[in-house]
Amino acid sequence: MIDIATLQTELMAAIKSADTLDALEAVRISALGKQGSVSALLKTMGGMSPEERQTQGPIINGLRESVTSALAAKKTDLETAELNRRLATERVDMTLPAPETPRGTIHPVSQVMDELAEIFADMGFAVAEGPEIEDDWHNFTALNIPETHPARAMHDTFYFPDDMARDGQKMVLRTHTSPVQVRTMTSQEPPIRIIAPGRVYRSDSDATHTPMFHQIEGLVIDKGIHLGHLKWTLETFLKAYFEREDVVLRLRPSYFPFTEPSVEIDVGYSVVNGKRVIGGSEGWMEVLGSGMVHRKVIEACGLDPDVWQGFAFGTGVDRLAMLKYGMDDLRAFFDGDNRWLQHYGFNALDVPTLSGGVGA
Ligand code: 2NL
Repeated sequence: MIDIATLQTELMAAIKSADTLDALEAVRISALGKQGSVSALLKTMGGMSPEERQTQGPIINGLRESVTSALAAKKTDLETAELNRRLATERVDMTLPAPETPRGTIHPVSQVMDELAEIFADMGFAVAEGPEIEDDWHNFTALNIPETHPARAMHDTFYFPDDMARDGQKMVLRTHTSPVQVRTMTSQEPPIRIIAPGRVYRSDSDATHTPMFHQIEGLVIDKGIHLGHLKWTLETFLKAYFEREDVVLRLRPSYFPFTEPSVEIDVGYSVVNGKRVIGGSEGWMEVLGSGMVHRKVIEACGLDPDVWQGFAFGTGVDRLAMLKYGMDDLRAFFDGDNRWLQHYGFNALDVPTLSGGVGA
């Protein structure tokens, strides 16, 4: 029979002299672990007679309780001592330089959209937005693109399944930002001066076409608006955007269902070190489509075309970015490659302003 009093004395001494948490844990296992001395005593109670258990039980349980509480008290002591040691020895060196935080960049598409908003704001244009999932009427019908018109096939539209139709309207991923302008005309009184930048979708994919790309369109609706307003606005915009005074425009007759007459805008370029740069007139590059808003479109939006006239224009934001900042592969815009973004991206704090330089 183990002498309980001796065991108690030994265990208390071991607990007292344990000077690390690891040493204390070893004492705990030796006493209360599966093979521990106190656990072994507890097991003997099963084989005792009721009388024996009545006298030995409280002694053995008392031993377990006193060992358990001594272990807990010592653990707290050791932890406090460890904390005090760290507080006494560890110091925060406030003079150390902070570790460098990786910094992201503004994507060229966002940068160019901000530049465009800044330039057009100076001419009194507000930025308008609308849904990317559109109904057939806003994306096509209101724009004088009827059911049978080849433009609907031409656009290579992403159609939603028929059971997603709303009010009998087929739903599509918008193929241009024109529906934003339609929504503005049907909900606001003229005069209207807006730009609508945003994502658009066409079922198209190769080196120069991605299924999602960015477009900006502009719309002016007022009384007595004519082609002269269109030409001045686009010339002023292109000079500000390319930050050159020698930007030369060429207006070419064209066709869009939503404008009449329709005008393609070419911009002159020069060749510098084998690369085309905007400015001069060594060659011509198509940069914008535009025209006077078709009277059927004005009518479809609930306005009287004999009172209200307007012009509209549209172009690709990704293409505008490539022309100004010299990227040559559109696909890289959407790869999310951090090396490309570090090279072509912009500092978040360099907000474009007309006075500071829109593309500075
Ligand atoms: C292009 C040409 C264009 C428009 C967009 C428009 C919008 C309304 C009414 C009339 Cl609501 N027109 N937008 C007009 C002419 C051309 O875009 O090449 N886009 C990439």
